[in-house]
Amino acid sequence: MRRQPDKRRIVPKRSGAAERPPSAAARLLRRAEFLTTAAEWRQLPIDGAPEIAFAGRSNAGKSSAINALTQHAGMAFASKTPGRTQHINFFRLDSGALLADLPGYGYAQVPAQVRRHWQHFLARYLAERDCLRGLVLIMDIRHPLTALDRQTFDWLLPGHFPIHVLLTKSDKLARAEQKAALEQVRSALSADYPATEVSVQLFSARERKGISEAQEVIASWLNGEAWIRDF
Ligand SMILES: Nc1nc2c(ncn2[C@@H]2O[C@H](COP(=O)(O)OP(=O)(O)OP(=O)(O)O)[C@@H](O)[C@H]2O)c(=O)[nH]1
Ligand SMILES: [Mg+2]
Repeated sequence: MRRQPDKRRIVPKRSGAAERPPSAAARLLRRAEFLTTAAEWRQLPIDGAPEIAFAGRSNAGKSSAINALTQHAGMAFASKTPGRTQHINFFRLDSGALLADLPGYGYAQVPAQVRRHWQHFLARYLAERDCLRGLVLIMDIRHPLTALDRQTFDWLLPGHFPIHVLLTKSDKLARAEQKAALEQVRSALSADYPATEVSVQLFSARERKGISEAQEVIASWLNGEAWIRDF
């Protein structure tokens, strides 16, 4: 009897992609789908499924990082217009876990009232969103640790959940400068926020660098938790 082809083995080929099978962490993130958008607290999905949030300065590269990590070009709408994303976009993984693309902070041309709204929202979200398992904080490697990045650390309750920093757009710097920036951010964070569980890595969505390292961290946060999809 002929075997039915196993659909799960059909993986789209990318030019230049290695022929290695995807890791368990990559498989966990690979089938993210857009779920919903929230502009206010009451529009957030029910607090329950494990959630990973992506935060950072406007234009830092949050959406591009989500696209790279989920291998889903265009899903998280990377834009050339900074500050365009003024709501939270939620994506759902096959396991039911959620990825939350938070609005970028610090974009000067967003009206002050809207900026204040999102600052309050982010502070509350980090303090009260019980299903948060970790925060991926995206920083442009050329401008790391801005005052607003630090404010995000200040809002965290120590020990509440871990933070993983992606120093993205690393393709914009020479190798030695990348290494120096990585060391500098690592030592500043461990000196200034000793009570927060924080890790830092180099990343480039453009050159697809650092993807599996970040996928492993997120997968470890989700720790095999599955969630009923249709709640
Ligand atoms: N060179 C380089 N450019 C990048 C990289 N990641 C993102 N970009 C560019 O940076 C710009 C902003 O990227 P987004 O992913 O839209 O950034 P964002 O943080 O989601 O922006 P907002 O949603 O507006 O806050 C776009 O023009 C991207 O093409 C990268 O790794 N390298
Ligand atoms: Mg965005």
